[in-house]
Amino acid sequence: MGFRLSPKDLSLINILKYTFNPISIFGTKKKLYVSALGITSCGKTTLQNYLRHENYMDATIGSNDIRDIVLRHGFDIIALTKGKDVSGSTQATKSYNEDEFYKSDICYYIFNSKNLLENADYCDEVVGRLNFLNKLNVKQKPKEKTKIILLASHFDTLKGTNQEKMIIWNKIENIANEGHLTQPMYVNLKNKEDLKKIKTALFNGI
Ligand SMILES: Nc1nc2c(ncn2[C@@H]2O[C@H](COP(=O)(O)OP(=O)(O)OP(=O)(O)O)[C@@H](O)[C@H]2O)c(=O)[nH]1
Ligand SMILES: [Mg+2]
Repeated sequence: MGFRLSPKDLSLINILKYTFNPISIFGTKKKLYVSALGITSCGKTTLQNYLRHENYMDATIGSNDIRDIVLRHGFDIIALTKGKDVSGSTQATKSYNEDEFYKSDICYYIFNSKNLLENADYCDEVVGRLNFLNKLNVKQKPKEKTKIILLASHFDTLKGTNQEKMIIWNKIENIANEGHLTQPMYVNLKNKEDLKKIKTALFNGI
């Protein structure tokens, strides 16, 4: 697996960590810009806090800077570059989402499972925003496309059945298929095991 080193993104400290880390000669090394996008309160900050070892509390106003960090899984290493945790408000979405998406190697697109099932307006907004992101990808060359990973958060607030998963998927399937996206991970972002699964999937998917 290739390793792209761009001085823009890697701080000296991380370069040193890479160069002198004996583990890194065995496993894969990858540098990624990872964003989390989605409607207010879907769980973007909760996910970024976990991945970045940050501790932002409360709803995000505008955006927060998030640190670069080196993640390890077995012999594999992923360096998440510095980024922004953006608010899901309409205003912030207009200001930041396009830019964040173009910068991203991986974009977690998160939505609240329960709201999607029970609130038609919420569902329309989720589908609309996903459609917008998919369309941005269409303009990109294959190698420059952003990989979208769907996360159905707050799944713990439902019964957790396969039928619910199917109904959720049916609601976004058409748009997801256009972008060749796979089914969401159905998760509780407040649960450590689910967060670990997301991290493992990140390593397995690159
Ligand atoms: N039960 C449950 N609560 C969650 C889940 N994900 C996030 N939360 C909670 O939902 C609330 C909103 O989460 P945030 O991570 O702040 O949401 P956000 O997407 O960053 O919201 P904005 O910054 O306002 O756009 C917090 O109280 C989280 O603890 C989940 O999967 N299940
Ligand atoms: Mg937030």
